[in-house]
Amino acid sequence: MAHILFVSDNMLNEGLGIMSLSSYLKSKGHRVDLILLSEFSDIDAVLSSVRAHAPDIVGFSVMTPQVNLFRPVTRAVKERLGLRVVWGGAHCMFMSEQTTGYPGVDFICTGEGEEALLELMNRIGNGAPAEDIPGLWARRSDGSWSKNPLGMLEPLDQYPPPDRELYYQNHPLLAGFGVKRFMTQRGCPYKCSYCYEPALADMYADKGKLVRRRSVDNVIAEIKDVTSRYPTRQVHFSDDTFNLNKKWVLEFCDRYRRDIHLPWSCNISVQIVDENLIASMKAAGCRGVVYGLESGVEETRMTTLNKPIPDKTYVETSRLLRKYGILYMTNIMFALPNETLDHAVRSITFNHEIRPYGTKTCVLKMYKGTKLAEQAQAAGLCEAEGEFTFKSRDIDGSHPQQENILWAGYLLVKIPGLIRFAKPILGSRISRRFRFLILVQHWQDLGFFNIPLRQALVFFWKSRKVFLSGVAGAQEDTYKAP
Ligand code: B12
Ligand code: SF4
Repeated sequence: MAHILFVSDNMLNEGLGIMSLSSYLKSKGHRVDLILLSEFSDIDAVLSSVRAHAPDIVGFSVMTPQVNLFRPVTRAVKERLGLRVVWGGAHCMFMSEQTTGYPGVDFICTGEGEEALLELMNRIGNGAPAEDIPGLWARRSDGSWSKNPLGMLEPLDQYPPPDRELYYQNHPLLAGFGVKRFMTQRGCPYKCSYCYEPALADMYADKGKLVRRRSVDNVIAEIKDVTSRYPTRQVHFSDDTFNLNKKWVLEFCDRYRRDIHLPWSCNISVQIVDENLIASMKAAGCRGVVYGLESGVEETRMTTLNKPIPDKTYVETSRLLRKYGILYMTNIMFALPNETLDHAVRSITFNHEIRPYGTKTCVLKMYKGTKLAEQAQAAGLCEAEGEFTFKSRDIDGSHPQQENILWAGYLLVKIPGLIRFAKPILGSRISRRFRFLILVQHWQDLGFFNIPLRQALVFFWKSRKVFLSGVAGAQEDTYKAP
């Protein structure tokens, strides 16, 4: 038996990855604990807690925007407590080489983590060396790295459901929060240039089936269990594309309608939708769907974003969703390579045409290792390089205005009458200090996710520091000219 302590940032990032690893490790006899940095006032307090848990190893689950938060903690855990540290998660999958340079990291999980971490824990428990575990890179005593190839992908039903208790036992606010997230599949077959999923497909090319789904029985059993133990008002599926396999979704809807009597929501891809599917989703209680528009300019989607979905498909799917009374939210990105202010305004205008219930706007983060970053670099469309991302070239000097989308976006997408004033609104010199106004975007979530105002306010108040540091730019990359 070995003991791992996961250190995560805050309860807003409630990680299904950590929970999945936890339940698997516990089912094999290991011990798992979790602490959240947001609970401590400074690094000394964090280290005291780590010491008190006395783990054999400390684990971090990392998305790229969390690196700058976790790096100093990792270093302190290593230098001041002398403990081993393992990093995993999306950042380690896509920026493994970069991660080898972080002081204090002993192991890097470069893919799915269940088998790799279990083997590491077994070896730690047995006092055996751990330099040759598939899917795990290990730092040798001379500082060099043993870069082991990825292991095979496994079917998902063989893993126990995520260990929610790991978070909920110490965070009753989270346990009582009305929306519970689930994942029914892993992998995505599409090739959007700004996303990491295509890179994952390349990494796992000869390692088994990447796009895998749990069986309907398995998912329904988990939802029944979770919703019977924790207050739930809405079930949300965080799958990248919930509607990938129509046969599965139809079977699922039938079971959900009979067994679970709660509204639900999910992310969909609009080009694989038909009326029969939407009718079945509605009959099963689907309250809302989210889909990526990303750009309201068809040509930009087709070329820059490699998302070959024509305008008419968005119009038609949206019409069907309205017909069946399913709410739909869109996502749009701004400041894309080659994008002018005119494009940005056209994006907002098209978004109005499809009449979404709500829209989330963001400024593109062009991550290294994505196809978009490669293309933009080759075409000379990157004006600066950061540690993790590239900044796209501002071809018409409009990026400061486009970044104003972060505060003005909600108003522009919400009030069609404002569109003719879009350029002056976006062009106004609003201080970056007002970027916290992006928080008003979350107002839409209340209706969409069926969250009572009182619960939302309590949740927001308790997490206000996290919300505000996120939008104030604390997690931004630092750019230097190439
Ligand atoms: C749900 C989700 C969220 C949720 C919850 C995040 C969370 N902590 O889980 C929320 C809404 C908070 C979120 C936010 C963001 N997200 Co997000 N999110 C996802 C999503 C859709 C699913 C994650 C998930 O639960 N997967 C299922 C679990 C089982 O898989 P997993 O987390 O990868 O974990 C496995 C392995 O990575 C590994 N592993 C994970 N942790 C560890 C730790 C150790 C020690 C080990 C050994 C192994 C290991 O083992 C796990 C089991 O196999 C993914 C896309 C995807 N399909 O995965 C994007 C994704 C992770 N998100 C992404 C991004 C970019 C973001 C945001 C930056 C978006 C934004 N612009 O704001 C923010 C970041 C917020 C922040 N403050 O840091 C990117 C990450 C890219 C990157 N380079 O890091 C992804 C990959 C989407 C994408 N395709 O680009 N996200
Ligand atoms: S559909 Fe979503 S998850 Fe799939 S490649 Fe495109 S952006 Fe990524």
